[in-house]
Amino acid sequence: MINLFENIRTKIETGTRISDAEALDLFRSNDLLAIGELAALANRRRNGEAVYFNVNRHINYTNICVNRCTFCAFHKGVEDEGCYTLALNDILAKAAEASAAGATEIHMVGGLHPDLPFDFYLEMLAAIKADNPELHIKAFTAVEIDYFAQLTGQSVEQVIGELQQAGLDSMPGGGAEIFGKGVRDKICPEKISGERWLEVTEKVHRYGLKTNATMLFGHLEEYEDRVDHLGRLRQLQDRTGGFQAFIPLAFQPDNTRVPGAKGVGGVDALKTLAISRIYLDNFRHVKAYWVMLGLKIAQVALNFGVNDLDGTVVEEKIGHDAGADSPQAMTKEQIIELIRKAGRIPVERDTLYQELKTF
Ligand code: V47
Repeated sequence: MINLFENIRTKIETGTRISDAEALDLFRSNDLLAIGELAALANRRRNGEAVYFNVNRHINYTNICVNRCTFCAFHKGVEDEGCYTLALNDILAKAAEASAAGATEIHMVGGLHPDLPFDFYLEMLAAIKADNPELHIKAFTAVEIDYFAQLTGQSVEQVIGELQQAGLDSMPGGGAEIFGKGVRDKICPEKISGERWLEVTEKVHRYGLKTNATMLFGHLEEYEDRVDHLGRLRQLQDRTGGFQAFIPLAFQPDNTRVPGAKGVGGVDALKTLAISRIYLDNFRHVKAYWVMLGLKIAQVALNFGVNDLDGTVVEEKIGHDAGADSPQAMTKEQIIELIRKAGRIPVERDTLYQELKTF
């Protein structure tokens, strides 16, 4: 093990990437502090002491979804109690509230609604942009883009082109889950394959839009599945450079239907964030999404290779429907305080990681 850590330290110091076998050895190791120290070294070389956050607001326009992923407590059928689709006026009111609160970004994702026409999404983007031209709209996952292509009979490029024309600026990283077929067939059999997620994302990058990437962990997957997932992302990033941040999403088990899944402890969360930082040498940013991790683990993660905390969020449904015990919102001041108390420098960024203000 000493050799493993020494070899990886040398690789980090010389800018050499680690192998899948080494990543697997790290996952199998219980030396959390040694892993964290290597991740912190890799991050410091890349990003110094800065920790990024943004002022944003999430809007989930509908929870109605034709995919019934077993890990998801958010989705509903059209007949189910609690299903909703927001009216355009409600969406605009939320966007206006965000703008008034100093947000720079709206993060919007929703279910795959069986009946909404593609025009609903175009009108939503155009109306938000018309009211708030200063807001960056980060919306839709590769899963939704594939769905819109099916819905309209258009190519991914045509769909992206129309969405961009209407106001789409970039895309979040959801829907990736775990790419490997064995696990994916169990947790989201109706969702597009891992290969298709990667193919759609590659097209989006080549079109010129930035996206993020996620990995849902802590359910049925083995360490091998995580390394396979990270490996496919690293390869795609080598080809396109279109990913901004990697976000490991800690599985929240309440109200879900994944047999035997218990959720993620603090050790596994920190280890996964740290190994992601070490392995994904071509991703500049690794984000601790505090909603799924909880505030304390997200804060500690800042010493385990993480350089981004996401944002103020304001209203969160996907994690909280599944039992996340974090708050739904953080104020900018709370985020700044959290970063400072970890001994790091808070930097407000915009969605494309331009620095807005150092605190
Ligand atoms: O795709 C669903 C995940 C994702 C659960 O790109 C769950 O900046 C945990 O992708 N437990 C949506 N996770 C959230 C997402 C995201 C969030 C914040 C920032 C960004 C970004 C992206 O949430 C889904 C799915 O992978 N998810 N159910 C659950 N029970």
